[in-house]
Amino acid sequence: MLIHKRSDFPKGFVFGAATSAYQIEGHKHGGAGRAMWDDFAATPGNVIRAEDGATACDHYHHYPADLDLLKEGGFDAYRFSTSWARVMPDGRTVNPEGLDFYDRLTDAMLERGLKPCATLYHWELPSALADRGGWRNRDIAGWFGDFTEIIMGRIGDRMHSVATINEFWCVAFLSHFLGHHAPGLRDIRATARAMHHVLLAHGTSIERMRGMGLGNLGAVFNMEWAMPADDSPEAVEAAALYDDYYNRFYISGAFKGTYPARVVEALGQHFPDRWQDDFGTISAPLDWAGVNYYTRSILAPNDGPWPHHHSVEGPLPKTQMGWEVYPKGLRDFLVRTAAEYTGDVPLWVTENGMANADTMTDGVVQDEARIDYFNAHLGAVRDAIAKGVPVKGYMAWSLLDNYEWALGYEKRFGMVHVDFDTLARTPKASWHAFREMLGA
Ligand code: IFM
Repeated sequence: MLIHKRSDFPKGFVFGAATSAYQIEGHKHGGAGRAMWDDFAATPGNVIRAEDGATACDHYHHYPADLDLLKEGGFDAYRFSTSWARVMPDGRTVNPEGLDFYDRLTDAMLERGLKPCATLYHWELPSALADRGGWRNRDIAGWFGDFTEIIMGRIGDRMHSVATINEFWCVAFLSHFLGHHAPGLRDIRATARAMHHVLLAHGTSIERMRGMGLGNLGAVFNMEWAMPADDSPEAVEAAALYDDYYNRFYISGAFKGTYPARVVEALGQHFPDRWQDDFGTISAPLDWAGVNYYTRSILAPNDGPWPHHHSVEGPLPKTQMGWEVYPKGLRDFLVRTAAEYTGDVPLWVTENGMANADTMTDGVVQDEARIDYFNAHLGAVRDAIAKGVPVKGYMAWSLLDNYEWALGYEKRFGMVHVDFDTLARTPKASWHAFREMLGA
């Protein structure tokens, strides 16, 4: 069971669960266009068994029952994302069926008393825009602004909150430098441009939404606590560099209008011309910031080319992803983010959870490890609040087992088990634990 009580958190603290469009909806339905993840998955070697999001959890048809699970679980909010390729199949032309879907989804949330918390972009870039250079092309800021206006013109009036981008580091670095996510590039210049353009697109989207009179606008930053493998100055520097390009770069751009010096030193030559002129847009004021937190990384130096370090395996218990369970990092990030970047601006934990090798026995999934993980991390949130950090909500990742990107359907993050053959949903022990805690 969860050891916390709702009353252990401040009055009005919001508990929710998060998902994303491509990971659950079923992209073959409703006139959605081809997304870069369809292309990435169809390229042998990128995704386990070349699995894609064509069917996923078929949330497109099962959304009423899925929202019932949130309501019955006692959750207050649902963090969902809007697929750009569903709303604008070629990135520029509107698909009315796509807008209708998010309209129905929004009303269905409200009917159940759930706060709709939208994320505009959770990685399904239309292939037609990827063809035009995707995140490497500066024009993406305007394209994203247009998408923002189209989708928020339809559902913006009913949103509790809106985030622009989910996990800037993944959009830029994981996908253009490490090549692990679509579009699968390994190119330092493409990376630098994507890093800057994703922030420019974020700022443009915020400006467009302000122009529409929308409020409670934010963005979602993923963070991984960086620790040196030993006390040597080289290892300390390796961890600091990782911290800069992973954790600090995007939130620093958005909240301070600057980039960390170490990153500019290495990547500045690859940034677009006059990149400094964009900070007026990039650092448009935000109403809240989201922190996605899962684990830490331990860094050791090497003598290779930039970023001249590598991660080493740590001693702590690991999740099915091989990620160490390190709850203190969540507390420390919340404290540091408020102290150094966001001040009094409300913070949300917009994702936190674990993949587990769940098994079903007699229709029951006893995911005690996940309950332990939630207990420890909710404790970290309480610790941060006790230190005065204005944390306003916590979103568990994820409501459903889903498409874990390059790892296909193998890694189960859900509080609800999904049978990917029958699409049957079975709440796990962790869902029941939340239900008990939230007093549904
Ligand atoms: O599944 C992802 C999600 O799309 C973004 N944040 C991390 C999760 C787990 O890897």
